[in-house]
Amino acid sequence: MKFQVCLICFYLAQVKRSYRCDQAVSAGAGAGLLQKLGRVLREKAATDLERITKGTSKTREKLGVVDELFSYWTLEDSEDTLEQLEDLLITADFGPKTALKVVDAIRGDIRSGLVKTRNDVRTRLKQSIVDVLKASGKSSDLEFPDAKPAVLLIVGVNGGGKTTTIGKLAYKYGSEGVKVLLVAGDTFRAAAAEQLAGWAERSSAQLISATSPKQRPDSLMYSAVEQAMKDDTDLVICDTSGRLHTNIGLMEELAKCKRSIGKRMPGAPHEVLLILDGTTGLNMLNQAREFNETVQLTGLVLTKLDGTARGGAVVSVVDELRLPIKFVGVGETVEDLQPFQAEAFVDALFPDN
Ligand SMILES: Nc1nc2c(ncn2[C@@H]2O[C@H](COP(=O)(O)OP(=O)(O)OP(=O)(O)O)[C@@H](O)[C@H]2O)c(=O)[nH]1
Ligand SMILES: [Mg+2]
Repeated sequence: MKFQVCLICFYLAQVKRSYRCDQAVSAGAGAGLLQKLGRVLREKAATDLERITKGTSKTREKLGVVDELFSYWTLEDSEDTLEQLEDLLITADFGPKTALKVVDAIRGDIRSGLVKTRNDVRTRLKQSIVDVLKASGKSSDLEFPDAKPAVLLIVGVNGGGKTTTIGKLAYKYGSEGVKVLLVAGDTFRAAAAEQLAGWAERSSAQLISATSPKQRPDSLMYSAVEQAMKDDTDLVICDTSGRLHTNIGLMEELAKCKRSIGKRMPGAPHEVLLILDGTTGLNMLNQAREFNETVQLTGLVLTKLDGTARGGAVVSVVDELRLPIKFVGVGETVEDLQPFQAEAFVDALFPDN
């Protein structure tokens, strides 16, 4: 419910913005338009929530037995239940360290008398996961410094949704009046620049691509930042080729891209976002460790939450690396990107019946 309210507020803010811009709409016609848009947006918010709920079904299936486990809950046998809960969390991709931490928080509250009933333990479990998801203490918004342009570097393994997420970000910020330049830094895959050009067109962003097949991505990114500094661009978003986190040569190339951006503009890139495919299990923890080691991530984007995602693993990533999840992808169109809401995510994993 809270999530729906947040989404409605988010979309209403967009409606207000477009309403202010549209001077041609008369007051009477505007009120009608707002009513109609309000209804459309409420319907969209409900659909987005449904998609997250549907998308986390794989984890929820595994966690379904948690309620069954709690139905036998007694304070006297709580230690047995907690041990079984720990096992269930591990099978739902939470990873042993995170599962232990979540269960330990409940154990502590049982000892201090704060958790007594079945309902208490369920509520405490959800809160304990929300606490982990928020533990980085960092904002889930993109943190744009005063620097102009702000530069984002988008990284991740093959097919995770990097280019699609870039298209969605360009659309989101472009429709807020931000001047965006997309950098076709995936110079490896033949069709990658074309794919990004499609997103640039859909989001009315500028695009810069390699001038020759020999141009390296680090040199392209250097030129892109230079161009952006000259032509008053607000936001530069650099795409990169998908790469296996275990490929040392390709990971070094990524570090080079980052250094090259910083050479042209000290302090940049201002955000380095790792795109994680929500349908990957605990392997995403290994990916996140390696990318973080190489390019010092500032945040995560969890994609494909409209598919059959496995939500448990991302809790481990956040727990170990203390990185905030900034956005979630819930589809393939420009509008299918949402700010991450920890409570809504945990509600989707443990729905109240
Ligand atoms: N359902 C769904 N599909 C998504 C989402 N994000 C991306 N995709 C799809 O995932 C596939 C891969 O997306 P890309 O954006 O090309 O992924 P990439 O990381 O850029 O891939 P490479 O450049 O090959 O490494 C495409 O078919 C996208 O439409 C999402 O949030 N939901
Ligand atoms: Mg791509």
